[in-house]
Amino acid sequence: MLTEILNEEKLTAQNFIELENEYGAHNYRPLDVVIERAEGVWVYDTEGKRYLDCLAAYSALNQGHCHPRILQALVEQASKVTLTSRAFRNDQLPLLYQDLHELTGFDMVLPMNTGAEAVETAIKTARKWGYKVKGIPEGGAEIIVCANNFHGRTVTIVGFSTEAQYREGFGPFTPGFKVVPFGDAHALSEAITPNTCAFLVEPIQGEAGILIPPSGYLKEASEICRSNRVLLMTDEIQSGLGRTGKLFAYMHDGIRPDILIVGKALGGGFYPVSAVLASREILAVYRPGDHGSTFGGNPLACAVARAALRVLVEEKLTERSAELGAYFLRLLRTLRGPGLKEVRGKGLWIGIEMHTAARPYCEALKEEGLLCKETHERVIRIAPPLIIRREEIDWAFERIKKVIER
Ligand code: PXG
Repeated sequence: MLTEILNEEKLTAQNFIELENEYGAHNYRPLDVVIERAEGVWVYDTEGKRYLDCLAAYSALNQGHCHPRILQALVEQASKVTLTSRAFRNDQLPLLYQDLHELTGFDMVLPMNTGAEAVETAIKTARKWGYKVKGIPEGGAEIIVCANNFHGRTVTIVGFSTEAQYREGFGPFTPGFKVVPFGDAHALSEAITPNTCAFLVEPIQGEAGILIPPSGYLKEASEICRSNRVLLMTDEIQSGLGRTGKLFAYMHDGIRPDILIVGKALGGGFYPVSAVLASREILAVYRPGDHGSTFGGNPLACAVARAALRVLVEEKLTERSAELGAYFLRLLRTLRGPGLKEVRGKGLWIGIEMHTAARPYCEALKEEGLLCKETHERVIRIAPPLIIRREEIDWAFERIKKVIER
């Protein structure tokens, strides 16, 4: 039957779904929409039906799909040089470092590819800093993390997840992590020992269901870290680069982490680019050969990331996120429906929590032409590209209202 499919001239959506189910590991349960092309906030399936993308690849598409300026940078760089490895230098990496420095104020950058790699890099950095600078006895470094965290899928990272499914069958895990409740600064302070080198936290927990901590939490956590010589590491892979209405979510609290982890939208939706940013004192723990990546810092990635940052700044996407996010949230808070529990969010990052499973709502929204994804069972996540226009928000709202109030 599959050979028949492969011989067909024009494959149907059902053909693509069958092929994927037959030959791919079933580690996802995607909505059955087969996307063929996309532009801005809109995606088109193989039958030509149009959908508004309200997920934006978990915030990797803050600049929208196939942004022409990022595309141009990609194509231009792809025809020059794409990969050198870090054995040699290239003329794009220093410029990305400079752009990141100017945008964020952090002294130095360590480039990686995926988010999980950047989190691993932050963990390695904190541990090495703990031994070399803080003087923690070798092998004793502890890192504190939060319950319901999501930092990626490597063995070390899932090892400190509190989600049973993410861990099940993947042990043994890396030791040296302590879990405290999210949003509880007192618990953080109680968990610190002389061996604690870092506290790793998402300023808003995305995968946990867009959980916003009590106001002042991050500020308090930051003070606790400072007074105990513990590095504050914020994972802004999903919350950063404009998503919450500030360039980084930590900025809502008037603090500054010691280590900042970025990814997703840094690649403008074209290419995996991630980075760890920190002070000179912290990143100075590295000596040649300590850590690295074949693809991290490659010239294609750097050219794309530079264009992605330029678009973010020049199109004022952070400001748009603040303004349009507040507008969208105001509309969504007028919703009434027996299934609706709570609407919460910051910037264009909104969670609609239901009393029952969110999946059927996402399926119904898909039929209305809106692509959303449930998170944590009962939360519908609304996180469109930050280039979305007010009329498109109105369009989306009409459909969400219809489905929620049905
Ligand atoms: N930190 C945070 C806060 C994230 O949201 C990661 C780290 C890991 O990034 P990478 O690039 O390694 O996936 C994320 C990723 C998925 C999926 O399908 C990933 C995320 C959210 C939802 C689904 O793997 N976030």
